[in-house]
Amino acid sequence: MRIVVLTGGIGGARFLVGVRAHARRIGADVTAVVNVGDDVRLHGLQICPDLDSVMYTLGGAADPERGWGRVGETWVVKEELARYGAEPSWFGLGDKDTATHLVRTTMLNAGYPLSAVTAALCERWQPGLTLLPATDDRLETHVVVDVDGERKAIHFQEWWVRHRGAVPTHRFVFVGAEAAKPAAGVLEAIGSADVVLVAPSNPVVSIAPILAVPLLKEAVLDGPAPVVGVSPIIGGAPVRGMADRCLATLGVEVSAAGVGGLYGARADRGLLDGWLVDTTDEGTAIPGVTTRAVPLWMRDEDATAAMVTAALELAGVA
Ligand code: GDP
Ligand code: FO1
Ligand code: CA
Repeated sequence: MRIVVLTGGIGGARFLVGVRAHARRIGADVTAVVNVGDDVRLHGLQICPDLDSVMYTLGGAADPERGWGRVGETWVVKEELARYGAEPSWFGLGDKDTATHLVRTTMLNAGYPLSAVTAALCERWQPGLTLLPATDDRLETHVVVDVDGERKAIHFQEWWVRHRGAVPTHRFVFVGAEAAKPAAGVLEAIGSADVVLVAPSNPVVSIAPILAVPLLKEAVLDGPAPVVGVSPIIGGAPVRGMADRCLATLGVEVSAAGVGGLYGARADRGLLDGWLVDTTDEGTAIPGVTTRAVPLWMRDEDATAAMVTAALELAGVA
C-alpha cells in the first residue's frame, strides 16, 4: 500500500510517527508532502520550519517541549547576533539548527532543488519515509495586518513569532503559489497513492498553502485515491498553536465541523471523502463526507497509530 500524507510541522510530524509505525506493521510505503509556506530567508539562511519539524521529529531529535527545533539546543549564535544588533532579533536560530540551514542554503545556492536538498538532509536523519516539499519553487505565506495604524503584508513568521497573531489580521496570501509547480516526485506520489491522509495540521497556514499549488490540488482532487482528513480541533479548540486565530480570520467556526466544512466534500470539488473527529465531537456532520469519531489525542506512538488505522478504515483501504 502507498500512503501520501499532506502535512505541516509539529501536529503533522506527530501524526507521521503513527503513520510510520502502522506502515512498518503492514509493509506500506509513505510519502509526506510538506508545507513550505512558513519558509523564510533570515541572516542569509533558508529556514524551512515545517520540513525541519517533521525531519527532526521522525529522526528522534526534535525538542518535545518547544515544539520546534532540536533537543539539547544551545543559543550562542543567537546571542552573538543580538550583540551585533542583527535583526530580526525576535526569531531564534539554535546552534544545532543553524548547521541544518547552512547545509541547506549552500546546496540551494549551488542550484539543487529543495526536494533534493531535503533528501540529502534526510540521509542523516533517516525519517523512515519520503519527505517532499510541496513545491521546489518559492512559495511564502504572508499575512495582511494592521500594525501602527498601517495596513501591510508581513511574512508569516513575523505574524506568528513576533506578533503571536495578536494584531488585526485580514487575510493570508500564499505568495508565488499560482506559478508554483509541485516538487519533483509529488505528482507521482499522489497519482500512485492508495490513500491520501490530511494530517491534523493547521488547516489555514499548513494545509491550505500546500493545496494552493494548482497542479498539486488538481492531482489530489482528481486523483484515484480516497482522501481522509484528521481534525486538529478537539472540543472546539486547537490542541496547540493558533489555528483558532487563523480560522477566525477566515470567519470559520473553531470546531471539527468548521474545519471539515472548510475542506469540503470531494463531491463538491472539496478535499474530503472522510473526516476523522475526536470522540468529544461525535455527531459532527459534513454534507457529502463520511465522518467517524475516535480518540484523536496523539499521546504516544500507539495511540497515534490507532488513529491511522481508523483513517485507513474510513478510506476503505485498511
Ligand atoms: P505547525 O506547522 O508546527 O504549526 O504544525 P501543524 O500545522 O502540522 O499542526 C498544528 C496543529 O496540530 C494544531 O492546530 C493542533 O491543534 C494540532 N495538534 C497538535 N497535537 C494534536 C493532537 O494530539 N491531536 C490532534 N487531533 N491535533 C493535534
Ligand atoms: N518559533 C517561535 O515561537 N520562536 C522562534 O524564535 C522560532 C524560531 C524557529 C527557528 C527555526 C524553525 O524551524 C522554527 C522556529 N520557530 C520559532 C517555529 C516556527 O516559527 C513556527 O512554529 C512554525 O513556522 C509554525 O508552523
Ligand atoms: Ca507550519
